[in-house]
Amino acid sequence: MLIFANYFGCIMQRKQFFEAFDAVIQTPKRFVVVSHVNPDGDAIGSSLAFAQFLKKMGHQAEVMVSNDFPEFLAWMPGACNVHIYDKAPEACDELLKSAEVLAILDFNHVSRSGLVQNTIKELNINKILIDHHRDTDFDQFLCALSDTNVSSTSELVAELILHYGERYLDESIATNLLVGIITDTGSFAHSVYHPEIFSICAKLVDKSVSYNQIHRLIYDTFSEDRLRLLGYSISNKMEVLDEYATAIIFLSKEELAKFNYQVGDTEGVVNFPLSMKKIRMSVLVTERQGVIRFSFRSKGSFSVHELANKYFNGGGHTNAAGGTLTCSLEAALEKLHQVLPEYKDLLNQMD
Ligand SMILES: [Mn+2]
Repeated sequence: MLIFANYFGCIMQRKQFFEAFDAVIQTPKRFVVVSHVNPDGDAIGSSLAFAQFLKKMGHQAEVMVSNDFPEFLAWMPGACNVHIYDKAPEACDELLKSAEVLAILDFNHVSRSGLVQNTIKELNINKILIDHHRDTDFDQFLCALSDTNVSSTSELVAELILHYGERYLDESIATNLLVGIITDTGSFAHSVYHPEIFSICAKLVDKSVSYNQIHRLIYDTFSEDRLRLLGYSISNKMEVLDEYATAIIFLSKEELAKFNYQVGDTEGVVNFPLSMKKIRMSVLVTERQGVIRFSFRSKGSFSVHELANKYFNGGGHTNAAGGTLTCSLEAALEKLHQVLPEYKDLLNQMD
């Protein structure tokens, strides 16, 4: 019954969103679509697809992110047109100031827009939100579709486009949306909350470049350094804490440099420890410029969002979250070890 109640709630929310969105797009407008800092496949995929859809509907639409996306996403249709704020701040500010509607995709805390946030805060502009994270700190939207029970923002954008009809899907849009869904679900290994995702994906696969090709373009793209960094991380830098059903991988900036680290090279490393039956939570701790970055993954109902939010200035989803601390790598690991006892019972309840 609970599932039915939730699902019914979602339908209501969608109906209102579709109506409000439909009102927004009645007259041609200049949209800027912004996604989160350190953009991933879903950030870029959902934003590009949404902008491409808006253009089909007769609007102007540009995609903007704070910093560059990993090389393995560079092939995505339209990726070369994404505005990267830290490469051209003045031009990006100009674009933002001339926009009529700001579309916020795949994040909902203004700070997650990175460098774009300063301009966003100053702008008095109409906003729309499409996102699958919890708790927004933006104030007003023309319309907002926020649902934590879907795999990805790309899934929500697919739903929106399909609401207008399959004729609005084309190869670029379908391919971009599949990249977002595949990457946010780890190739459908997690974050699959309802069967409709497969009906949506069937329609996307029908219109996209081949599914096998998309998968290969996303995953079979490692440099030798990246694969060796993965091997080193698991074999030399993984601490397994049986007591807490937890594994921690930690990498200093010297170690990253030794493997000629490129943006995205640690992507997915955090997932490997979960392949051990006994592990319920996996944490990747990496030292970046002046900051320690945490990436959390879990199995079942254990919420890494809760832990990341309470202790590591972050959050995300039940099974995937991130966080940051401004301290040394040693201090960051100490903090992590300190908070584990609080979660000992939950971590040992495998469901
Ligand atoms: Mn996402």
